[in-house]
Amino acid sequence: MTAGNGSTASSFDVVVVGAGFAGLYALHRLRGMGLSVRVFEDGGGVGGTWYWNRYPGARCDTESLQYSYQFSEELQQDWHWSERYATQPEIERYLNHVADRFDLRRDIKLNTRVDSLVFDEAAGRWTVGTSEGGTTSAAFCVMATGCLSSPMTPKIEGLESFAGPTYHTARWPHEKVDFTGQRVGVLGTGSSAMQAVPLIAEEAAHLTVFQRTANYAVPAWNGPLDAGYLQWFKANYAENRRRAKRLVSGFLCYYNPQSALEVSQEERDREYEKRWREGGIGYLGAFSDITTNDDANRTAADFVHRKIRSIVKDPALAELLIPNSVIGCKRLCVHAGYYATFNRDNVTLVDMKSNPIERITPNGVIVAGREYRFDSLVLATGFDAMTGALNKIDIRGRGGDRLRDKWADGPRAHLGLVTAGFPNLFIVAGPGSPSVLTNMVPTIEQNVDFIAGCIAHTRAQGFDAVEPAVAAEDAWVAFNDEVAHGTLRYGCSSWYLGSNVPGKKRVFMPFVGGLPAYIQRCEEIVRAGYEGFIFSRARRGNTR
Ligand code: N01
Repeated sequence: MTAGNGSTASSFDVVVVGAGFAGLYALHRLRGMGLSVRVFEDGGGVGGTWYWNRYPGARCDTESLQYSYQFSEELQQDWHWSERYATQPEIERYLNHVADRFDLRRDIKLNTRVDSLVFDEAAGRWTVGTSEGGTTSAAFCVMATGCLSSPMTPKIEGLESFAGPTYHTARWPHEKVDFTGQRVGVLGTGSSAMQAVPLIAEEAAHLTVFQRTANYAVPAWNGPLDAGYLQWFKANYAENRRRAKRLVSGFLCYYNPQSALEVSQEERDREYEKRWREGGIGYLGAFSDITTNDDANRTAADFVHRKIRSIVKDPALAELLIPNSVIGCKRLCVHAGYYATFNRDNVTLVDMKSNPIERITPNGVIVAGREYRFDSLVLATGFDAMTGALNKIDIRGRGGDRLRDKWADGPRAHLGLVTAGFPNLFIVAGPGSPSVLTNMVPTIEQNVDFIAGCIAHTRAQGFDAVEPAVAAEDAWVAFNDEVAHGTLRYGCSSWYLGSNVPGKKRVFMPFVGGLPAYIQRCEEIVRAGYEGFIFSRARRGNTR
């Protein structure tokens, strides 16, 4: 049996791990170069994040017209997004459409988890071990494993003893979960919980939300896409995409160059009010120094505090829902009726700031000596972000060294794409890339295009292997750390820092310098003949 370029079915030019936005585009792009490619996907369908996260209310908070591929003008013209922010089912349909339209399925193996990746130095190839039991050989591996794909289930005494069903938002069942008439507990108040809570509250007899840290959210004001706007956007798609790439976040938004501190309070509030009414995470673009200056940040935070007080009728409850941290330090949430949900008679907030959960019993949760009883428990407790999915795989590079050991003191990857000692292993949206701080889809496309170019260059020069020089990697990691320390990002506990995972080294993982600076650095490196990359021939050990 042969695949692609006449290679045997268990030997490929490239193995791609994951079939979400990144894996699907990597397959399309690399196959288009004439390479034989095999994608392994743990899930039973394509979609990645949008396959697994099916909880009530799940939708993207980047606008649908921009949270989509741009590699095919025909695709972006043909596909019809129905709402400003697309729901999980709509994005999953879109990704299935992409898989069919570009005939991707024939090279994707679903329900197959990659457990190990071992680099064979003599052969200059990776041996890929999967849950199927067999091994596959590949010259290159592309890790399209996702930034937020390894769910965190907290270790709480008694969790296993809970008698009713327990659901994690990131592993939601495919069939509808009907909470009608039930008492439901939700643990966590991040983006997932904020989307799920209003809908669960409408269905359940009673909902109890367990909050350890209050979180900031701005409204989405979601709705059907305006026909005129849609027409204009599609008529100018290419130009809109170009403009977006020149912005730090990679999506269209007006970034006000003014400092929040150089205008009067009235002017500031007018700007915040305008952003609040527009909805979405563009709120943080209201002034240039919101994420870098404490005093400026406080003005943006205070405005949201006032909004929460105006929405939540019980003043004591409002105070519990008001975060006391830096806004934008944790990921800013976008909600649809989250705060107003707490005005309902069937919703209770349990504040755990000073009283963590004591234990979980067969009937519910005990906090501060009181048992809260319910029929179903929802864990909206987040992810081991950015490194979790990679570290679950036993990845061994040169000399049998393990990636998880190399990264024990924080991830180290040049541009977030490649890591020294692990030749021919590429990571899409890896730690050190802008990824989660930007519109993920264009960033993924840029990463995949870089990887495709690097593979093409390696082969064209007659080399078998490519990896970054340690000095280049160290410089990039140090640069990212320096940029991150110039922001307010270290001012809270967040998954960006890994501080939600017990024992994880506290390092700011995504590249905080913005998409244009990142693209510019990548382009400079390519122009300089892949400066900072080492190319070698496997058997002859010839390097340059
Ligand atoms: O996870 P989170 P998420 N005891 O880590 C709490 C993306 N996303 O799934 O803050 C008690 O934000 C934890 O409390 P604390 C988006 O990038 C996007 O909600 O650590 N509580 C927190 O409240 C987002 O940022 C979209 O004190 C515990 C919550 O669980 C990212 O995914 C939608 C606990 C986890 O919040 C993750 O969001 C959804 C414990 N032992 C997600 N352990 C959109 O596009 C954890 N918590 C809209």
